[in-house]
Amino acid sequence: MQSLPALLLLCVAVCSAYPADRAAEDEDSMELVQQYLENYYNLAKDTKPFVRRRDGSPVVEKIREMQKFLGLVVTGKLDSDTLEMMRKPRCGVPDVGDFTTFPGIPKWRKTHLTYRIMNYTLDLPRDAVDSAIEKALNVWKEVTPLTFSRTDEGEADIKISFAVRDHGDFSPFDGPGNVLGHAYPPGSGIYGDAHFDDDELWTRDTSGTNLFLVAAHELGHSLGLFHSADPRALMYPVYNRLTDLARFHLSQDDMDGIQSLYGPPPVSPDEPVAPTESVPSGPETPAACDPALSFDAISTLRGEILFFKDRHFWRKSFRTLEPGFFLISSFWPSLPSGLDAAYEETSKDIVFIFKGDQFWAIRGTEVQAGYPKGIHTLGFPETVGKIDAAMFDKEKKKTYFFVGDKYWRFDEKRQSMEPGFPKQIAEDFPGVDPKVDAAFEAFGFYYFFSGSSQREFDPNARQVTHALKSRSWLNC
Ligand SMILES: *[C@@H]1O[C@H](CO)[C@@H](O)[C@H](O)[C@H]1NC(C)=O
Ligand SMILES: [Ca+2]
Ligand SMILES: [Zn+2]
Ligand SMILES: [Zn+2]
Repeated sequence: MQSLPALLLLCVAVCSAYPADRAAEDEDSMELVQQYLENYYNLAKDTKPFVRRRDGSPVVEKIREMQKFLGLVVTGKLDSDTLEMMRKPRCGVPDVGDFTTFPGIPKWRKTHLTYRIMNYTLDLPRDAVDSAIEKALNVWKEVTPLTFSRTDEGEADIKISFAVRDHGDFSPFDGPGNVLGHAYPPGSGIYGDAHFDDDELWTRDTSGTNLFLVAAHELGHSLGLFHSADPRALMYPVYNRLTDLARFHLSQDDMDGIQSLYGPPPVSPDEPVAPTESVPSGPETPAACDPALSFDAISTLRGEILFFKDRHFWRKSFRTLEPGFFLISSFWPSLPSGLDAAYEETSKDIVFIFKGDQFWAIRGTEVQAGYPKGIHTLGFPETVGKIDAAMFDKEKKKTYFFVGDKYWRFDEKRQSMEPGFPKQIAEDFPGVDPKVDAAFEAFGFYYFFSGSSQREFDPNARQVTHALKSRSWLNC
C-alpha cells in the first residue's frame, strides 16, 4: 500500500509528459513540413496559420503535389510515409520549376564545357574528389555530344565548391543531413555552378554521403535537367544510399531528359542511317513513337511544349519529362481539331491558335472573348487562306508566319506586319525544308518540323545545327 502514492505520482509524471512530448514533436514536424513545402513545392511564405488545414487549402494541395511527385500514396495528409520522406536527405533544388525565375528552358549553347573545383572538403583526399567529379561528368558525357575539360584558374562554365551554412547565394545549407547540395541551371556567373554541403560526411563508398552520386545528380542540374518523379532516375530529388555503385547506370528517364536537350552522342560515320521516308497512315489515335509521326502545330505554354496532332496533343513538361497525351477538347472545348499553326506570345501569356482563315487566343485553359478573328486582320493579303506554321521569338518580340515557301514577320509591339515581307524561307533559313508544318523557339534555337523530320536552327549563326526526327521530343 505504501507504494501506491509513489506509483500514482510516477504515472502522473509519465502520462502528462507523454502528450507534452508529442506536442513538441508535432510542432517540429509542422515546421519541417512548412519549410519543405516552401522550399521544394513553391508554397507561398505567408501561407498561415498552418495548423488549420482544410481540404483544398494551399497546404493540403502542396502535400498532395509532393506525394504525387515523390511517388507516395496521395492522401493530402501528413501520414508517416510522408513525414519520413520529408526527413530523408535530398537535393536542395525545388521539385516544381518556377519558370518565371528561369525564362525558357536553359541549356548550354555549346558542347564543350569547362569546370573548376574551387575548393575541397576535408573528408576526402583531393584526388578522390577530383575523380568523383570526373566520373560524375562522364555519366552525362557518355550519352550526349558534351565534352568537359578541367581548369584550375579563371572563369569556368561549371564551378564546384564545398561550403557550410550561408555561402553567398541566398540558399544557405542546413547543417548535417537533409540538404546535401544544389546546383544552378546553365548560364553565366553562378549559373551552372554546383555547391555541396560540407556539413555532410562525404565518402567514396556509401557509408557516408557518396560524393559521386550526389555530384552526378547536381551536375545534371548544371546541364539543364530538373527533377524527375521517377524514383529510378538519378534526377529523383531524394538521395538513395542503397544505390549499388558498381552497377550504377542512368535510367531511361535521365537519358531521355538529357538527350532532349543535347541529342545523342555523335555516331561514327560508318553506322547505317535509318530510312527516313514517311509512310502515310491515318490512325484515329496517333502513336508517339511512330517514326513517321508529324505534327499539325506546336506551341510553348508557360514553360511546357504542346505538340498538336489531329484531335490530340502531347504536353511536354520539363518537370516530369514524361509527356502527357490529351484531347484538345478536354482543355479547350470550343477549339477545332486538325490545327494549322500555334504560337505563344510569352509577354502577354497568350497562345494563338490558327485554323483556316481564323485564329483564337487562349490564356491557360480560357479561350479569350472576341475570338475567333480573321487572319487578314493581322495584315495577310487575301490570297493567303491558311497558315502552315507560326513561331514567336521571345527575344526579338517578333512572330514568324510560314505559308508555302514564304514567310511573314509580325511585330508584336507595334501589332503590325513588318514591311518587306513575304520573303523566301530558303533564303533566310538555309537548310530548312521550305514546307514547314510546325515551328517553335526554345533556348534561342528555332525548331522547324516538316513531315517526320525536324531541324534545329541557330538564328545567330544562320545555320542548321541538328537534324532530328520530329518525334524526338516525345521520349521515344
Ligand atoms: C569554398 O568556396 C565557397 C564559395 O566561394 C565558400 O563559400 C566556402 O566557404 C569555401 N569552402 C571552404 C571549405 O573553403
Ligand atoms: Ca545538409
Ligand atoms: Zn536536384
Ligand atoms: Zn549554394
